Amino acid sequence: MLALITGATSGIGRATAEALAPLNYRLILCGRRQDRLDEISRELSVTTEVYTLAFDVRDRNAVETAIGNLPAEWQAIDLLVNSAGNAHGLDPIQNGDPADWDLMIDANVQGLLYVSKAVIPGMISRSKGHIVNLSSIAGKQTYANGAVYCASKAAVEALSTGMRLDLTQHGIKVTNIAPGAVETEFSVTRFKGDTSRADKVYEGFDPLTAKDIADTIVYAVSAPAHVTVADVTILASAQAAASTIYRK
Ligand code: 8X3
Repeated sequence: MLALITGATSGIGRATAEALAPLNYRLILCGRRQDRLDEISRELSVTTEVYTLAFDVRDRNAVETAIGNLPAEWQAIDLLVNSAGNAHGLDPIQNGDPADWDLMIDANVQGLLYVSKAVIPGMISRSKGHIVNLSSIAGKQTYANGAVYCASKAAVEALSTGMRLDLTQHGIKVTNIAPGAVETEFSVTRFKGDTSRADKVYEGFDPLTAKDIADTIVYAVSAPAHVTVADVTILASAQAAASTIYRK
């Protein structure tokens, strides 16, 4: 089996790569920074074959060039994990920075589309494939100060449903994963490197880990051929809804 994972150098993408490596998946790891790709490639090459692609999902030409020029033995992608994504800022809409909006919409929506567009034709030609899209509880429940991030993830929800409608007839499964609070670099990025503000997001309860989400992805991709795990919402036990976390 061959998997292509975006956002593979950190967080859920990296944990997914680590979880799939021992399960007989060869891995195409995608990220923006070659040095980080090299590091994770060194780690996982002990377990499986790894190929790395450095590009920014927001750059349509770079996406098409990178995926379009894969060597023949790396072209038959069985599994695409669209994990690249981010949050920038947590502000009332009237204070939001349009540059932050662009970063979120360009990566979370456009980037997911560009990568999917590059991979789907091969899956259709083989009548086989599985796409896992990383959405969020934020795509199902909008919270204050998160309008644009939540909108970007609501778009992912719609794209997962739309992809499933269009691709099921071609033998392609689509899984939408909607995590709640997962402790990764997510909040450090959202708060532009302010680690003390980021730490507060996960204070007073046990947040999900990237591995928890990777385990869910493994469950979805390991389901029998006749089963599609279509949509999974996964929350920390202390989280009741997008904006309701019970802290000690
Ligand atoms: C990440 C979860 O609740 O911080 O998508 O938006 S949340």
